[in-house]
Amino acid sequence: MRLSVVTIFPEYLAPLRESLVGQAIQRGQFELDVYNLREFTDDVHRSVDDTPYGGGPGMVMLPEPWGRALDHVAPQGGQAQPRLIIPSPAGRPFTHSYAAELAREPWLLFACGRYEGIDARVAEYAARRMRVDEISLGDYVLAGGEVAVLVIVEALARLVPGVIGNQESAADDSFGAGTSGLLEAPSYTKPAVWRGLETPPVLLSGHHAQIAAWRAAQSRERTRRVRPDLLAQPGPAQ
Ligand code: JFB
Repeated sequence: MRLSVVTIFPEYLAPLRESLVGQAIQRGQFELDVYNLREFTDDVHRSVDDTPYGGGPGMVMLPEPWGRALDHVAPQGGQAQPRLIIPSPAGRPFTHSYAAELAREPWLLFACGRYEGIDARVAEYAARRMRVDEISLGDYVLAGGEVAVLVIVEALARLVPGVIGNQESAADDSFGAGTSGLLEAPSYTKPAVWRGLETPPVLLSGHHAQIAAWRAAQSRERTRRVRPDLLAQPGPAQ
C-alpha cells in the first residue's frame, strides 16, 4: 500500500517510521512519501494561507499550492489515482469499519490542513479524478490534520493482512469481529498475583470455554457501563 502525505510539517509524520507501520515500511509492505506543501508555493514568502472570503476569524489554506501538490503526487491523466483523505472536524466519523475499508485501498493520499482548513474547491477539484473522503476523528477540534493522519494510518495498518503477526488479535480487539463490535475484556499477564492484586482465577484455569464465556460477559458489562451507544446498535456493531 502506498501512503502519500502532503503537509506544511513533514517532520510531524516521522513517528510513522517507528513501530508497527515503520516495520511494515521496512518490509516493503507500505511505501510512505511525505511532501512539504511549501515546495508548491511560488511567492518569496512561500505563502500557504490567506484571509477567508466572507470574513471571520483565522486563515484558510490557498487552493493553488494544493492544486500543484495534488498534480505532482497524482498527475492528471495518470491511470492509477489515490483515494484522497482530508481530515476535517466536519468530516465523516472515523470508525473501525471505516479503517477496515481504507485498509483495502492500494493508494491513499492524505491532505493535512492547518489554520481553519483548506479552500473547499481543492476537494471539488480532486473529485474530478479521484475519490475524496473528508474524515473526522471525533467531536473536538484539533489544530491540523497531521495527528489525524497518524491515527488513521495506525488504525488501518493493523488491519492489513500480515502487518501484525497474529491476525486473530485484530479480530479480538474492541470493535472487532471476535468481540461482536463491543469493547474488549480486560487483559492480565504474569505474575498471577501482583502487589496483592489477583488475576481472575478463570484465566488461570486452562478451561477455554469458561474463559471465552467470562471474556464475553466482561465485554458486555464494560460496554454497557462506558459505551451503551454500542449496544443500542441494530445487530453487532462494526
Ligand atoms: C482536522 C483541523 C480547524 C476547522 C479546522 C485542519 N476530529 C477532528 N477535529 N479537528 C480536526 C479533526 C480531524 N480529523 C481537524 C484537520 C484540520 C482540524 N484544522 C483546524 C479549526 C477550526 N475549523 C485545520
